[in-house]
Amino acid sequence: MGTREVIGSGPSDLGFDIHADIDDSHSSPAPDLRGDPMAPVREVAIDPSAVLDFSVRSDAIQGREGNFLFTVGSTGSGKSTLQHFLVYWLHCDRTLNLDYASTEEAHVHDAHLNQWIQEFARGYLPERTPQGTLQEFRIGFSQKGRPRLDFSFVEISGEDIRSILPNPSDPMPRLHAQLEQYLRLQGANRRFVFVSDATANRRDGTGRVFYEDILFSTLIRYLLSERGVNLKKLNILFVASKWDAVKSDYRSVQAYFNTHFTQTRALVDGSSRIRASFIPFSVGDIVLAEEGGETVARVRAVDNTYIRYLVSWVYHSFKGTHLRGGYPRVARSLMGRLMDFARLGY
Ligand SMILES: Nc1nc2c(ncn2[C@@H]2O[C@H](COP(=O)(O)OP(=O)(O)OP(=O)(O)O)[C@@H](O)[C@H]2O)c(=O)[nH]1
Ligand SMILES: [Mg+2]
Repeated sequence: MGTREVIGSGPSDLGFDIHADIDDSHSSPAPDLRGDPMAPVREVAIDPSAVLDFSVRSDAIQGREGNFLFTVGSTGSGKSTLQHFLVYWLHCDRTLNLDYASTEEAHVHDAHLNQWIQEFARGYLPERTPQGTLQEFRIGFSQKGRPRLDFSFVEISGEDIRSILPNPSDPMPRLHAQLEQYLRLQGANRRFVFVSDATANRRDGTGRVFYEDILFSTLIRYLLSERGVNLKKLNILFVASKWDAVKSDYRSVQAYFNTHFTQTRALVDGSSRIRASFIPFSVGDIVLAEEGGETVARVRAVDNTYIRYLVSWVYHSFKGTHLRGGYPRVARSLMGRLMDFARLGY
């Protein structure tokens, strides 16, 4: 039986209150952009030509060790937004010390991350990730009295992930070749964030019912099977993104995943090799703005609740200890504890 966790206070299966028990007293000032979409930030010179040319070479992946965070999900599910928000948040929280840890092409790597922070601060969401390219970023952060966490994460398009699904026109389903290389690294410590687009599962005829469930369960089977990547354990954070748009439709994030991810849940509940946590996620208040004849989504106000769940999970899952301040503790759900109780026969 798999281990299930929720972040914050339980008992999640009975209704998960995402706002419960968050102690804001030690946290950074919320980077609230409300009424000030062009919040001033430190300007950093960026050379656009350099920024364009930054993708991983296969020989640079060989033999790599360390912590790796893989954010996967379908196209447009919110993977890049989540990663940009994460970097932005780590920069904005003055209780955290953020460092970039790139070795090769450091200036281009760092320029990217600086640009993410600055764009996000202005309310701009990332562009869609181009298919075929994979970028790796290396960062580290620490908090007073807490050990530093160093980890790498990759930016990859949903197209290069959903190619794992069987397709009548392509007899060989496969992931992006370099993603596959990262996943198979011997010395890597892997964590996964599976991003579900909570606006894409509607049952009113506008949603792609069970599409993400099929994608996630196919990916999990591939990661665990001997014919696939053959990982011994999987530590996964399931994220229901764009929660701002659907939160009144569900009793809890558990109810969301139970409804739309029947096979993924069956895999998680049936395997002792999978450890899973579930959180809702949103960047905050999104508005559609007309810019240069185009409609673009902009963040009007950042929500500082969900991002703390994400940071807490990332830190705790790699370091096994909690951050202080406004970061919620990663708690076992009541259901998970009861399942252990039944399984272990206490
Ligand atoms: N309402 C709402 N919309 C969001 C949120 N996060 C992302 N979006 C919308 O979803 C779009 C796609 O997000 P991305 O982060 O680019 O998605 P992605 O998974 O990286 O997509 P690919 O790179 O194409 O695979 C954004 O441009 C926003 O319009 C959120 O928290 N709330
Ligand atoms: Mg993307």
